[in-house]
Amino acid sequence: KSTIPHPPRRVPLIGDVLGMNREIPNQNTLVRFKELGPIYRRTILGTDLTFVGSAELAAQVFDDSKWEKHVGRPLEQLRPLVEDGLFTAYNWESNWSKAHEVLVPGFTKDAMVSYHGTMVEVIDELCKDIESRSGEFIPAVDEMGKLTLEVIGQCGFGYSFDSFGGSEHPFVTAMSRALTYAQDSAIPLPFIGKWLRRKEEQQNEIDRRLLAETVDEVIATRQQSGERRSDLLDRMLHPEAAGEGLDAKNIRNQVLTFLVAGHETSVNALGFALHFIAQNPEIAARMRAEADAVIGTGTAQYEDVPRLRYTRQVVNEALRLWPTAPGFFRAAKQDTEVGGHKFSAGEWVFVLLLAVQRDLAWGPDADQFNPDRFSPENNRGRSSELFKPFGTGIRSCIGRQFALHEMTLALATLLQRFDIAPEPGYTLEVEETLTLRPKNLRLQFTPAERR
Ligand code: MNH
Repeated sequence: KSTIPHPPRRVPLIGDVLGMNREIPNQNTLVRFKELGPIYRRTILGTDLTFVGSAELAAQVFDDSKWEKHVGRPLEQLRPLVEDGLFTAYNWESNWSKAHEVLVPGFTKDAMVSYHGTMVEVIDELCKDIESRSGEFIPAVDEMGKLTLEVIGQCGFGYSFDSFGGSEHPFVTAMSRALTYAQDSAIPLPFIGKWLRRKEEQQNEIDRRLLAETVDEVIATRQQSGERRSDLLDRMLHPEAAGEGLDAKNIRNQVLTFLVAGHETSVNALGFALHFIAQNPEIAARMRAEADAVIGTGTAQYEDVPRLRYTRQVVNEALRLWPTAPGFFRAAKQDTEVGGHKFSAGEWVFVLLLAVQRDLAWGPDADQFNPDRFSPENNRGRSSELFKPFGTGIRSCIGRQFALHEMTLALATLLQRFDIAPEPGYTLEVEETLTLRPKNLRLQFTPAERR
């Protein structure tokens, strides 16, 4: 019998189904740790779900000699959509290593330098779009979604979704519904629940078709033009090592993977950062002063971005307090232990970053927003497991530098150009669709008064 703590079973047989909060499972889990300690287990219809929520225990499952990435249920639910794309590939699938090798060069420093100009242009378009609605309270996450979709579309695939000016691209709606579906259907339900889910299943079919058609169009646009560029799509269509190319189906899976992974997490992280900036004028003032000092009045250069230190601290702190990928799965490669509890090879846990990154090792104010935590002096000697918003090990985020560059540059530019005000009385509520995002966040942007 397992020694791992377990919440009280409410109904025998179906176990903990009623104890899972389908709307906000991750925030629910965060609260459970306070009652049950840093590791606990639920059993749903015979399936064990084990949650890890402290830095000490997380450090144990981040040990790559004993643990590895696990494609957990929510990721499995995405497999019909993206199959063996990088994010959802099983460790043993040869397409993972093939694609990893082809795509890693798309995220080197040289590659980042080549994307920088496009990022600047898209951010400029974003600013014009925002300026045209100056003084209104605009849905901030939707607005940032235009930015992140355009940036990954244009930098990765030379494809524009024409996001600005028009209404939300149907791809975005379909994608966010598909992610919600993946999260919801990851929680097993007895028969009656499956029946109730029929409608969502039908909608999911429609969404999947739209997503697939969009991807085909992205690829066809490039193939028809015959154009060569140094972007992700070019690397997949024209691999350097002859014979080691990806097949057409896998390329489609990668394109969709990047459109989803490159968009959803970054946009939500920008949303959280903007929320805290709007709520804390002194933070906004420091960011603006930094942007003025580093970028000045001209166009931001690539080298400016690493010098936007404080802005980067704000980005880090937003990702710490509200990691938009709220956690990830790790499976034991051999028989081992976590916190003295035994695990057999193949057994897995879900590491809830949302809890680990608020570990009291950060100090008694761990659940407060404070970018100074990431200042060079406070940062010295911090153990790495306290901050893992991009995952860990060989299967960690390939787009990390891309996301950090994009977010830091976007926030600095927005602060140079706008005063950002919150909606009076807004309090942060966080919704979950596989990723975490600020709910109903509406912000007012007015052109900044220049001294
Ligand atoms: Mn990203 C993997 C978080 C931005 C493309 N990403 C991961 C993982 C986390 C993560 C966590 C590991 C998941 C796991 O262990 O199961 N990613 C983020 C966050 C942001 C982000 C918090 C932004 C903020 N990611 C991006 C961007 C791209 C991208 C931008 C693409 C341009 N991420 C990926 C891909 C993987 C991944 C691809 C899968 C890598 C692999 O397994 O080889």
